[in-house]
Amino acid sequence: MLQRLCIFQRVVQPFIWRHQETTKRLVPGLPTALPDGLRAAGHRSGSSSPNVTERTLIAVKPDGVQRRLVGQIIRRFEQRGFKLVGLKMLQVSEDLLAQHYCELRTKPFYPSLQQYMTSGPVVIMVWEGYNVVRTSRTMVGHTNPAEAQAGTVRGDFGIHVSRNVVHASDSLEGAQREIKLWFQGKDLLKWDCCDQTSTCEDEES
Ligand code: IDP
Ligand code: MG
Repeated sequence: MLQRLCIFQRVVQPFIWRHQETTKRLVPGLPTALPDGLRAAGHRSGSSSPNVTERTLIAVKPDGVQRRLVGQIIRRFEQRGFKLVGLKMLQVSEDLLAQHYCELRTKPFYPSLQQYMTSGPVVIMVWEGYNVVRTSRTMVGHTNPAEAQAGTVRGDFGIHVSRNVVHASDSLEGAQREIKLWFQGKDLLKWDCCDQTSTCEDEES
């Protein structure tokens, strides 16, 4: 089952995206999607309204929890203007990790990644806001902290690819898949942030 899901993600999904890209280019007025599928869902509707309800999955990995970085990482997302809609702490099972990283299971580093990711508690969060998938990848920085810019989480708190402190979904589709994997719908809260119109243009204006 896992294998089939991975085959779908590697072989079929890129084809679907390419097909969607081609279709968009043929239809005047439709915005061009970014090649990595990072564009917010709201932009796909043809509306100019920003999709302020886009969501992404962010995790503080075991090294980040051990080093007491949870507060600093949450602070960066709050400070940026995103809204926390789900949060939990748990120790990940090998099975859940295999589903989360299904594309990486054949990589030579997977056994050590599994050992690291299941070694202690992680803090899993869902953050919501305009363009949150793409912006959070920028905030988190390059996979390898040695190449990550200063000012990013990995650039400020990491030195080696095997201990890179945080996870952030890498595309809108990935975020949707990961959020479903880690959270039940009832555990994600819909709530109004009092400063919403100060962080993003009102949808109706
Ligand atoms: P990402 O976390 O930036 O999206 P991915 O390529 O999806 O990067 O890899 C997932 C995780 O696997 C990384 O965050 C890192 O923990 C681990 N990883 C990736 N490449 C290596 C490697 O070459 N050696 C050890 N661990 C790696
Ligand atoms: Mg990734």
